[in-house]
Amino acid sequence: MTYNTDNIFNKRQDMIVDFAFNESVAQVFPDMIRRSVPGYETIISFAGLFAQQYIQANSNVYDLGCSLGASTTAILQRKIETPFNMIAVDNSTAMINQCKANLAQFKHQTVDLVCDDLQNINIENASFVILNFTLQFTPREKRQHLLQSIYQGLRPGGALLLSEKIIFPGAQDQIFHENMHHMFKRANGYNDLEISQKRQALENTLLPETLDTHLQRLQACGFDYANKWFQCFNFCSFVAIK
Ligand code: GEK
Repeated sequence: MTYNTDNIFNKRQDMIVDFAFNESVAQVFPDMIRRSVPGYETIISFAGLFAQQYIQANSNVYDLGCSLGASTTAILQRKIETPFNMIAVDNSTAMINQCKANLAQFKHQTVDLVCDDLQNINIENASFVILNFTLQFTPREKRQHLLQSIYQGLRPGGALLLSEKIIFPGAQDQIFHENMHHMFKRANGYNDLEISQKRQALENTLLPETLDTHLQRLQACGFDYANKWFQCFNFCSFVAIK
């Protein structure tokens, strides 16, 4: 499948509506996320490595907010010999339809594709769970409960990979990382109008938190180990082990 270049925000819009993962976004998504999220490709390839380390025999592996299946693809490309069930979830029909087509290339492993809100998913018998830039789109007050249910559904020794855009408690840090993120997008061909219209569209939908809030929440869930393993400007990835 070839995807189009993201130019969704390059025309001035009279009224900016909240960002939605619709058909037009799904058609440009790989280009959009690669040009917008510093470190995205590194995190995706490392998801395969985490999978190899943490997947346990006859367990479930969840990719929550799978979009077009990038993390699932990274896992399946590893050809892990331990038998496991792969479950990929997204509440966008456009994403799930395209994800299904993308994953059809894998003949050695089927994937249960679920089009639903991840809050409705019963996590059970899990050894590896991925929330790659998904938790940030759920209401803040629901996050503790969600992560707690992931913790409950994980086997001992199982892992959660959580990646998020973060904010900083200090103004200087916030300004530095925001500026560098802006430069990253400029360097990837987005102009100032596109950057500011996208920022406005995401204002009410992508709700970032600080690094400490994430780590404290993971600790409160009961994880044995929780730490940041990757950061590129204001984008971070955590691992938590039960
Ligand atoms: C990747 N993980 O390529 N329930 C299910 N899905 C949701 C929900 C929800 N409540 N809220 C948002 N989504 C992917 C990238 S993108 C990140 C994840 C980004 C879905 C939404 O439809 C979208 O596909 C995904 O989460 C977020 O590694 O665009 O910044």
